[in-house]
Amino acid sequence: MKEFFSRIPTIKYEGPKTTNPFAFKYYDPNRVIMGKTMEEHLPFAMAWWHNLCAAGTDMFGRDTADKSFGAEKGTMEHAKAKVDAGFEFMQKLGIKYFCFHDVDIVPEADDINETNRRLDEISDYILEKMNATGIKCLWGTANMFSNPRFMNGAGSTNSADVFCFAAAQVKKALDITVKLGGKGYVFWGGREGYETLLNTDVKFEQENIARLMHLAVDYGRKIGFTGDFYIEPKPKEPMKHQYDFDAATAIGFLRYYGLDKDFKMNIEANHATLAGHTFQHDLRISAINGMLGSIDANQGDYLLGWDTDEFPFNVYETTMCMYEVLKAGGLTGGFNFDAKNRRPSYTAEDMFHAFILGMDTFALGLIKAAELIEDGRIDGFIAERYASFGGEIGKKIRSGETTLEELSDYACKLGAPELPGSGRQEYLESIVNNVMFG
Ligand code: XUL
Ligand code: CO
Repeated sequence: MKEFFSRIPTIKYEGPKTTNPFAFKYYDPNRVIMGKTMEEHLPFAMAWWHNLCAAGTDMFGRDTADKSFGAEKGTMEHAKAKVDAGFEFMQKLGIKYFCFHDVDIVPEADDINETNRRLDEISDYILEKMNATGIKCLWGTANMFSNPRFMNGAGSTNSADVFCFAAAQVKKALDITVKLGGKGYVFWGGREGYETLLNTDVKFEQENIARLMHLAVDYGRKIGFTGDFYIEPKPKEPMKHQYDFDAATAIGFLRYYGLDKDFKMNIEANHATLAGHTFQHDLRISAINGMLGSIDANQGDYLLGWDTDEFPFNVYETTMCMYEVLKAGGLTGGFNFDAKNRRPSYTAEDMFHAFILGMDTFALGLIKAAELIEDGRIDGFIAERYASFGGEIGKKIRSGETTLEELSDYACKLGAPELPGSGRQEYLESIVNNVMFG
C-alpha cells in the first residue's frame, strides 16, 4: 500500500513542554477528565470535503494545494486514492470518525444512475477500510447546493423535478450512511433560502423542506437508520437569507412541522457567529431544548462577514463550548472539523498542523471547562443569583400556583422592590481568566 504522508510520523501526545510540531501538547486520549477519557469526550471527525477535496481555490484564484494523491482528478482512481490517503491521515492522528457528502467521495456523473453506481463501488471500498482500521462514520449528507440544478434550493426549489432529484440524492446518501453505520445524517440547508422575497413563496418553500425531511425520516427508519437526523443552522451564504438561520429558528421549524423527535442540531461555530451569536449561545439554546446533537468544530474571523471555516485556535471559545457540552452531558454526535487550511498553508505538513491545532485547542477547552465546573464559583454565583425564586412568592411563581392578582397585591404591599443583585460580569470574567491561566 502506497504511503501518502511518508514524511509525517504518527502523532503522539508529548505534553505542553514539547516543541515537536508533530506531537499533541494537550490532547492526551487516555487522560481521564470528569470520569471519561479525553477520547470519549472528544469524538473527533475529519470532514472529507475540506481535507481531501478542497485545494485552495477561491473566488480570486485556483488551487494552491495538490490533492491529487497521485491520481487523475475526476476519476474513480482518484476517489479511491482519497480513501487511502484519508484513512492513513486519520490513523496517523488517531481520528476515529469521518463525515462526507455524496459528491465528496465520488466524482458526480451527468446521469444520477451512474453517480449511484459509483457510490456503491466507493462505499464498498470505504467499508473495507473501516473494518480494517476501526474508523467509523460520524455522519453523511447529500450535497444539494453545488449542482446548478439546485440554484433555487433543494427542498425549497420552485421545480418539482428538481425536488425529485433532491429526494433521489437524499435516498442514496441515506443508503450509504446506513451501509457505513453512520451515527447521524445531516441537512445543511445549502441553498434553502432566498435572494429576494419578490420571487419567493416562503410558506410554500418551508412546507416543502419539511416534506423532504419527513420523507427522509420515513425512509431512513424503514431501512434501519436508528441515529439522529441533524439540521445544521446557518443564517446566510450562499443565499442572502437561509431558513435555518440559527438554532432557535431551526428548533421552532422542527417543532412546528413535527420533526423534533427525529432531529437534533449540528452546531457549527462559524455559523453561529455569522448569525450574530456566540458559538456558546447556539450550543446553549440547543442544549436547553434537548437538541444538542453534534458540532462542526471550526472558528470564524470576527473581522470578516463570511464563513472562513478556520481551524479552532481560540481557547476561550472552545472552553465555553466544552463548558456547554459537559453541562449537557456530552454529545450524541461528535466534533467534526469542518475547517480548512488557509490558502497559503498548502503542504501535507500543514494538513497535520491544522488538525493538531484543532485537537489541542479542544483538549485545552475540555481541561479548562472541567476546571471551571469543578471550581464551582460560577455555578455557585448563578444559584445565588436566582435565589429569590426559592422564597415563598418565588416558589409560587415557579410552580404556577399563583395569579396575576396575587402577585400584584404582593408588589403593592412592598411599595418598591430592592434592586436585583449585581450581575458581577467582570468578577465572573476574572474567574474565567483565573482558571484559564492559574
Ligand atoms: C457549509 C457547511 C457544510 C455542512 C455540510 O457552511 O458547514 O459543509 O457542514 O453540508
Ligand atoms: Co458545517
